[in-house]
Amino acid sequence: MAFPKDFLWGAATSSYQIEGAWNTDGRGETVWDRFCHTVPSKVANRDSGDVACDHYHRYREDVALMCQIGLQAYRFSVAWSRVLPEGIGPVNKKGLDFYSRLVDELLAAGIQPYLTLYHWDTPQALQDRGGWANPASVQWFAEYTDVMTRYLGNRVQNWTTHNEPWIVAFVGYFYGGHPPGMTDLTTAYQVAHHLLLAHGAAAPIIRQNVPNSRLGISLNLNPIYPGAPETEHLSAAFRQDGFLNRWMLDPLFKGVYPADMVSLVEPYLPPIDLTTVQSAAVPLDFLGVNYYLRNVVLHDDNELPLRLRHIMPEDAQKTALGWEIFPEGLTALLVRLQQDYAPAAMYITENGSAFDDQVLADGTVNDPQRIAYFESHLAALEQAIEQGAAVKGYFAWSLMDNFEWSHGYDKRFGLIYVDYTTQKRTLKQSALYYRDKIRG
Ligand code: IFM
Repeated sequence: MAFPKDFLWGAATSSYQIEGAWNTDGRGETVWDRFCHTVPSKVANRDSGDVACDHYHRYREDVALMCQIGLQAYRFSVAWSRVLPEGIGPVNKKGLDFYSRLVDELLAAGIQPYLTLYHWDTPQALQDRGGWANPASVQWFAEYTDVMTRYLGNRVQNWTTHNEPWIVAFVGYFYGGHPPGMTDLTTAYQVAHHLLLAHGAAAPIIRQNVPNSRLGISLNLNPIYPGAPETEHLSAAFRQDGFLNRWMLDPLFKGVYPADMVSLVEPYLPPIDLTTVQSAAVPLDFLGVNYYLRNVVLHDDNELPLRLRHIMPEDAQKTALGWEIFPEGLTALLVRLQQDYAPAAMYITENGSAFDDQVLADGTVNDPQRIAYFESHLAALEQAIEQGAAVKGYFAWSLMDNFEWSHGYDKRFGLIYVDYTTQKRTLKQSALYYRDKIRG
């Protein structure tokens, strides 16, 4: 493989999925704490992030493992309520200090921190006031951004506002699989709107408080394929693309919602001035692309509002989550993003696979399927770069096994195996593969 010499190799995690210490040192409750503790039927095995990988206490060991893999960058998120227990107002110094120690540890190890401000763990105190459905959430996020950038702006250059805002809006408020578990499409659109506005409001604060800042946002993006060649299925694929991809991309890069989708979902839209989304179109230093799978859809008049349904190709290879393994989709997606939106730079901020890993008698974890997944996706990424996609780095998801949201701890994505009883960490074979790839 011939990646550019300055290509950045990293791995990613998020706060709620690894930190644990859910009520330690003044951390405020998050929506995920509340969801796991009060609606356990929505999370496999009644799991929660209460302890997770105990990264809050073991971060030094974890940074040492990053060094063993040879990571050049580490993408992590900040638990908003560790820093501002009520979401706004008084700052919790102990929470800030944790991120300060983590950043210092990374810098001392020569690993660049890529900080995400919001990866789904909304402070519960703000959810009690409506969360992202409340227009005030834009200002709440701006206040939080100001606190974080003033404190870490002298040491962290790369700032991402949101991780996968589409998931927050639509899985949390329409499909109901994430907190707050709502199933109202209108509220989901309202939440998506406020997330976009919050991104736009945070951008000038980051630029002002962080010298030489680099600003990004990470989106979950799936290339969409028609399940059959007829025109109606091509149109269905275009609608799904509008629903999932363009609803976020067009505001961020063009300052408007896609007109075809606005007319299609018009009856479900909240009574807001959609043109205000123009404020989300701030210049980005990079677009974060989280890629796992493609969507294959067929036209279906019975499925409102999009009039389509998803299908799984018969010969599909799948991960333990039942997600189709489709590396070609990564090439197609990146080339399309470059052509349609021309981002200044892109990073693959997440890509990886869940498999049912086991520790063998000799203490090793052999995960050939994950190695094959990385190998094929890195080849697909290289092809995209050759075809002109400005991709500057790759973050494997995930550094270590962790709390996979509604799947609890059942699904393992890590390069590092975590025994949740003993908290023992073991580098999987895929971590050694990745180490060699980085060295190469
Ligand atoms: O674990 C998640 C992550 O938090 C967001 N992107 C997808 C990953 C795998 O489901």
